[in-house]
Amino acid sequence: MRILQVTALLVFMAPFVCTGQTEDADTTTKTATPDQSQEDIRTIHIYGINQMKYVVKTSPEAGKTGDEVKASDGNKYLLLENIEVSAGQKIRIRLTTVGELPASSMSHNWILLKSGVKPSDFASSAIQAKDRDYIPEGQEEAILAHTGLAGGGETVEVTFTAPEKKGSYDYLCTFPGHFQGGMKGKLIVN
Ligand SMILES: [Cu+2]
Repeated sequence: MRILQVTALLVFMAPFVCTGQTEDADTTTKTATPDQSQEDIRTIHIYGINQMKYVVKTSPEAGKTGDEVKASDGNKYLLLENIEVSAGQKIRIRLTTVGELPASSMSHNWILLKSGVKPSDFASSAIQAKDRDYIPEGQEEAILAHTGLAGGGETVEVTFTAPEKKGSYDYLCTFPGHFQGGMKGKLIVN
């Protein structure tokens, strides 16, 4: 929803931003420029489905996908097993929840943990944190990056810099039961 709002705002503001420009064709290009630089960040659009899995529409340029799975919207997706990034690379994870269930019964987030943090322990402590969008209190130190919660049809995102230290870092969804259901993966830093 937030993305839609921002896009709508940009479209709305475009005529005002253009004021003072002399040539129409030129202004079109100019208003597109800020958007363009935003999109230079490598963006990985993942989807959360009712089967409690992270999936993608097409294989990311670097990462591993598995079996095909049909989501509640009738579309086929690929199970996302891991995401590969370069050390120090700026990346954006955009997460859309597919489905029509109420947000209180089916929402997803994406939380990247520091190395050494056990995802099963983290998921267990998150169950108590309903009021905090399932981000466990006092565990900010364990998190490298995280999105908010996205209910059905909503999109959330987070932009962050990949760790400089090569290795694999766990990510998970902390909505109750989802980690246990398989909503997890590894961010591989090369
Ligand atoms: Cu989830």
